[in-house]
Amino acid sequence: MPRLVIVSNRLPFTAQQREGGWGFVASSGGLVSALSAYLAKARAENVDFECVWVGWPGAAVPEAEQARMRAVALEQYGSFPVFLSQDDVRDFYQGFSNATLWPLFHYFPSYVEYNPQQWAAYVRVNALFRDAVLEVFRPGDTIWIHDYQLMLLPAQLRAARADATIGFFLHIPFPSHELIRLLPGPWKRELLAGVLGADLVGFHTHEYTQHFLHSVFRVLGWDHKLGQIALGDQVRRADTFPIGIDFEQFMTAANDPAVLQRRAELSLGIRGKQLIFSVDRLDYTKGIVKRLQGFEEFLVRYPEWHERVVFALTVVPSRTEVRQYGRMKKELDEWVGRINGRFGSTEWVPILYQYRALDFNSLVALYALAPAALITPLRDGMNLVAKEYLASKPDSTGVLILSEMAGAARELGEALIVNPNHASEIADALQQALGMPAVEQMARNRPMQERLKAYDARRWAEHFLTTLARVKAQQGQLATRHLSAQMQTEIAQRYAAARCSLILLDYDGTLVPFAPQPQLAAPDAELVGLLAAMRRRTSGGIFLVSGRDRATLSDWFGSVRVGMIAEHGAWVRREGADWRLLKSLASDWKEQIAPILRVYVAQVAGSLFEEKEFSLAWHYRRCDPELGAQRAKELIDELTRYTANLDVQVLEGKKVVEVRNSGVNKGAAALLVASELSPDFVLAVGDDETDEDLFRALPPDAISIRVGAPFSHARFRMNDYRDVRRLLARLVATHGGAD
Ligand code: GDG
Repeated sequence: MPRLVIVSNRLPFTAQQREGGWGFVASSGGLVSALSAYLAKARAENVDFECVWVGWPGAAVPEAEQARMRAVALEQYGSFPVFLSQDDVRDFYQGFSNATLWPLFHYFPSYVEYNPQQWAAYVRVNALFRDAVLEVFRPGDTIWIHDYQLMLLPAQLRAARADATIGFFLHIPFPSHELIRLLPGPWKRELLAGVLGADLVGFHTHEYTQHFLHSVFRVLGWDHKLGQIALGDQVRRADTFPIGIDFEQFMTAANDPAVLQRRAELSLGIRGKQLIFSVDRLDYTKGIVKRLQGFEEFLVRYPEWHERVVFALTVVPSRTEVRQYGRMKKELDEWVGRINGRFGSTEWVPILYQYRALDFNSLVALYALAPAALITPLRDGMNLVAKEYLASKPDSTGVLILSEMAGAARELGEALIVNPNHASEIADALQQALGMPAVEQMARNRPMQERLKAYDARRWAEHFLTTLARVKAQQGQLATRHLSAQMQTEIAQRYAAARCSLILLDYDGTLVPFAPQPQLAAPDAELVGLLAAMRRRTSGGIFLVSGRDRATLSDWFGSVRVGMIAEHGAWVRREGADWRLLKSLASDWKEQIAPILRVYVAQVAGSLFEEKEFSLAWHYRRCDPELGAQRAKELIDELTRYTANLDVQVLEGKKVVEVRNSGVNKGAAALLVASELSPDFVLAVGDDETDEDLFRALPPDAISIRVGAPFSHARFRMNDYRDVRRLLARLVATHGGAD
C-alpha cells in the first residue's frame, strides 16, 4: 500500500506528565488540519493509502517511559516519536531553530545567535530524525518533511536512500540572500544543499521561491531553469504552494449552535461596542507592539470612536524559554496598561487583553463577531488567522486589515493592506474599516472567500503531493546524460555500419557559435569541409534543420549536397530537389488544451481565456506582472511537454501565451524526411527549445543530443558547438571511406 511519511518537528500531539504517568494531548495547527482534510478526502474516496507521522512529542520524556510511549503513539496516532534530550531541546529547538533560523528568516538579524554548539546540535538532531525515518521507511513511500527545524534532513535521507521520493515544505518566509549571507559559509551551504536533497521544495509565495533559488545560485553556484535545478543527472524543483485552511470547517462552525451561543455571550460582554480582533502566538514577528501603537494612534486621531470600540487582543503563550520572548511579554503588558490607563474610564476598557489560548469555539465566535480583524505581522510566512477570519463570515461582512508583510497578502489583495511599521497606516485603516458600508465589505470579501474555498488545505496538500509525484516521474525523462567518450565510439561504429543513416543538425548554436547579428553567422570553411566529408560517407541524408529562412540556407549550403529544413519545419528540401511547403491542419487538439488554460485562469486572478478558430490563448495583461510572467513560463513549459505528440505550436507573445494550429515544427518535418528514407541510424543535434520538438519526435533508438542546456528530451548532452564538430569528425574518421 502506498504510504505518506510526514516528518515535522512536532507530532500532532504533545506528551504530558500527569498524575498517573505520561499521556497525550492532541494539538491542532495549520499543518495538522491541512493534512487531516487531505487524508479524510483520500479515505472518503477509498484511495488505498496510509499515513504515518514522525516527530518530536514536545517534551523531554524519560528513557524509562519511551518504549511504552512509542507503542501508544503508534497505536493511537500512527506516529513514531523522536525523543530529544533536554540538551537537544535547548540547543536544537530553542537554540539553532528558534534563536538563529527563526529571527534570520523573519528579517530580525540583530536577534540572531551564532552559536557553534547549537549548530552542532541542529546537525545531530536532524540525524536523529533521519534514523527514525529510516526505521519507518519502506521502498515506494513518499516522505514529506516540514519546516525550518529540519532543513538538513532531506540531504541526509538522500545520502541513505538515493531513490526515495522526498518533498520539503518551508512554512516560514525564505528571506532575501542579504540575510542568508549573514550565516557562516559552511552553515549556509549545508542548509541549502540539505533542503535540495528533496525532489521538490515548496514555499508559500513566489517571492520566497525566488529568494531561495537566488541564494542557491549565489551560495552554491547552482543555476535553475523555471525552478528546476540540475544536480548531475538528477533534477530538483522549487515551486510555490500557498497553504490553505479547512474553509468548510470554519464556515460550518460559524453557524454551529455552540459557537452562536458563545458569540452571543461575547456580544453581551462588550455591550454593543464595535469589536476589533487579533490573535497571535507571542512572537516578535507578529508586530503586536506596533499594532498597539497603531490602535493608540487611532484613538488619538479619531476620538469619535472613544467608548464605541473594543480591541480584543489575544496572545497565546509560546517559546517562553527563548530570551526575546520573555522580554517581549513584559513590554506588551506595559503597553496595554499604558493605553488603557490613558484612554480608559470606569465605563470603558479599550483593550481586552488575554494572555492564553482560546478554545476553538471561542476563536470562531470572535472571528464571526468582529467587524474588523487587525492582522499586522512584521513578517509572516503565510498567516492562517487572516484566512480563518474570512472563512468564519457566512454573510461575507467584516473587514480584514492585513499586513503587506504576511505571505497571505499575496492572495488577499482585496483586504485593507497596511504597512505594519507605521502607526498612522494602521490608524487610518481602522477608521476606514469601521466606516465601511456592508456592500463594500461583501464586494471585497466574496472573491477572497471564493479563492480560499477553491484552494483550501486539502487542495494545497494534494497540489504539493501530485507535483512531487510528477517531478519524480519526470526526473528520469528530463535529466540528460553527458555523452561519454565510450558512447561516442559506439555511435561512430553504429554510423559506420549503418545501411541508411539520417543526420539532422540544427545550425545556430549547434554547428556555429552565436554571432552578434544573424547574418554574420555564415559557415566557416572548416564546417563546410566537415559537412561535405560527412555527406560523402552518409548513405541516407544530412539535413540542416533550422529556424532560418530558405534563401539564407540555400545561399550558405547550396554548394554542399545536404538537405535542408527551413523556418522551424515549414519548408523541406531534399538535396537536389525543390523546396516543399509542409502544412496540415486539424483542430481536435483544442478540447485537450482548453482545460489546461482554464486551470491557469482559475489560479491566476485577472487572467483570461480566449478561443479563436485555429488557436487558444491565455492572456495575463491584467495580472500582477511578476506572477503573470512566472505562471506564463510554467504554462509554456507544461504545454510544450503536453503537446509533444500534437500538431500544435506554443508561442509566447506580449502578455499572452498562445497555442496555434500550425502542423509545422522541426519534429514533424524530420518525421516526414525519415518516413521517406527509412533509416536504420538517426542522429539529431540541437541547442534550443524548437529542437525539443525534434528530439521528442524521434524513435527511441535515435541518438539525440542537446547542446548546452541540462534539461531536454534528448538522450545526451554536449557542452558546445566545438564538441559537436569533434563528434562529426570522429564519425567521418571511423567510417573511413574515400574523399
Ligand atoms: C507557521 C508560520 C504559516 C492561534 N491561536 C489560537 C489558535 N490558533 C491557531 C490559528 C491558526 C494557527 O494557530 C496559527 O497559524 P499562523 O499561520 O497564524 O502562525 P504560526 O503558528 O506561526 O505558523 C505561518 C503557518 O506556519 C502555516 O504554514 O501560516 O506564517 O509562521 O490556525 O487558528 N487556535 C485556537 N486557539 C487559539 O488561541 N484554537
